[in-house]
Amino acid sequence: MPFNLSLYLVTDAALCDGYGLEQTVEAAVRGGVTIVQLRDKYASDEQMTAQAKRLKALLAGSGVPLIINDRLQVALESQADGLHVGQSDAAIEEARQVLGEQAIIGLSINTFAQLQAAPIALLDYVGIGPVFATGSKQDHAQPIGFGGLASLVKACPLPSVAIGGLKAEHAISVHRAGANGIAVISAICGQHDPFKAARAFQATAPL
Ligand code: TZP
Ligand code: MG
Repeated sequence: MPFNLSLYLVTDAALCDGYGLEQTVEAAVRGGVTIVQLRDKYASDEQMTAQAKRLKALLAGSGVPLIINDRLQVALESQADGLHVGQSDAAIEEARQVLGEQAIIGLSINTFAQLQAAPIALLDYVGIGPVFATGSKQDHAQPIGFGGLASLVKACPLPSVAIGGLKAEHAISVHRAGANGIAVISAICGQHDPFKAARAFQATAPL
């Protein structure tokens, strides 16, 4: 599936409280989200697979891929479009082997050493961050700012998406740093109106 990193929504079911995860994703996609990652640190594999299947059905025909955070088995069983792994997560070699050539596989990076160590040929994109400190990820790595983002993007041969503490007002700086897109949790998931929250990004940057 072709993918567009422009506005990358990472979900947090707890933040979607009140509005609901599916309603949030549906509204955010109408508002311009181009790719969705299901991320849930607390659900069981079974719960997450069921959630992924619901999101997959919701996104069918939209051209918006569904990526699963961390859990290879969930990605496989839900027939999601790809997998996103962090530095301490599942082996990328295994993920590529199990999910196949067509799968979209992304890796989080925070430093040059991590970029240098990344198996570039097995990856489709990298997530670079956190740009800023954020309450949305426990024990996140040292924030890199837009300067750090720009240096890593420049050194990176793959499409990249910036993440961490980013809001609509930052989209222009992310674009200037050379990233292909902006990834957010709370700027959309935690918002009263996820449709408008997503739309705000379109208004602020030519991503
Ligand atoms: N990885 C690095 S920062 C982050 C993740 C998953 C959380 C981003 O959340 P927010 O609310 O957009 O800062
Ligand atoms: Mg992870």
